[in-house]
Amino acid sequence: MKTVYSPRHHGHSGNVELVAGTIVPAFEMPSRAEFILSRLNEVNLGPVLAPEEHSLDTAAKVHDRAYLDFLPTIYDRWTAEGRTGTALPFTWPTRGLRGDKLPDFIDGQLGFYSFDGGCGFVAGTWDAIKSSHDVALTAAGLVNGGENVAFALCRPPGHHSGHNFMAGYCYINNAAVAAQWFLDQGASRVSILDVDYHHGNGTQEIFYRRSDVQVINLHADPMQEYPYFLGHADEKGEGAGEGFNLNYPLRWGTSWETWSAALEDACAKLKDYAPDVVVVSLGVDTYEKDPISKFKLKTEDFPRIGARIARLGLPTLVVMEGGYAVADIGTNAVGVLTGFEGR
Ligand code: SS9
Ligand code: ZN
Repeated sequence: MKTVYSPRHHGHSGNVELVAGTIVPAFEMPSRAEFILSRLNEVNLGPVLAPEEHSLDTAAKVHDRAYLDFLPTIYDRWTAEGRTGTALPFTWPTRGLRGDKLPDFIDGQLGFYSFDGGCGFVAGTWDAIKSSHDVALTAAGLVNGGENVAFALCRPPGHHSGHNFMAGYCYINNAAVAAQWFLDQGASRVSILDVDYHHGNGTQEIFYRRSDVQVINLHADPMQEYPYFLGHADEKGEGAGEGFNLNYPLRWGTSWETWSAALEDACAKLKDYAPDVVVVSLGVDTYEKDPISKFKLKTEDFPRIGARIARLGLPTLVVMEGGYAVADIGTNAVGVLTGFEGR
């Protein structure tokens, strides 16, 4: 299968985040994409293509235009205040506060457009975000052009980002933009199957009232795990979207037996929906050795995920999301892809 990749993700490096009360180097780091790239070359997965530039017009159908306009300005405004290092918010508009008033000052604006402090900006962050978006749309173009599958090696990831917020290392929701793009190209229905360890709260929020995109999530129970405030089984969509959102929250310690039973059920629901195309939000942080996660999938389980998804027999775009066990991320992510190919 073909992969789309851009070295521009490297600009997004040297970030920090808050873990257990301490500022530490971010787990979401450039070597993640490099290990995946070298592994897919090692197994001869197929050609690796550079992305084409795409406008943000499709992104503006799933994100607020004002949010998209804000992202490229952040680091310059941060440095204009004399700051160095990572731009991060320190305050958020929570329940009962004004969500209709965008503050003037950069700190207030960063908080306004964030769900958490997991989305730092350094000098090259915007360029990396844009390249990741372009990677997703270029790979979507391959599927639209007749490839049965393509791999978007996106970095930074996207599934926590909602219509007007960044969250959990995610800025633009690459999978959501790709799904919207498929619809704009003539697809009637698209399914997003999110197998990342964390609930894809951004993807759910974006499509919650829509019936043209089915959103299915398998993830750690939000009673125990980030993003905590979304991802319960009773969230089924609203209005026209009712019945088109499906959550499979699973407890810490979940291993292949339980996880694959959920995948089986998810695939049956997906097949019933009969989409024209499937977008897989691929996170491999379900891995037993992932440093920030608590599921127990083993390296040999990842090809089985790919094989099961391939059995749906639908055109498939695989979009990279999370996975933080860097030494094994290549084997695990590419394992899903070779499993899809039946090898
Ligand atoms: C770590 C906080 C969790 C969010 C994780 C986002 C994963 C994206 N103590 N940080 S796939
Ligand atoms: Zn994750």
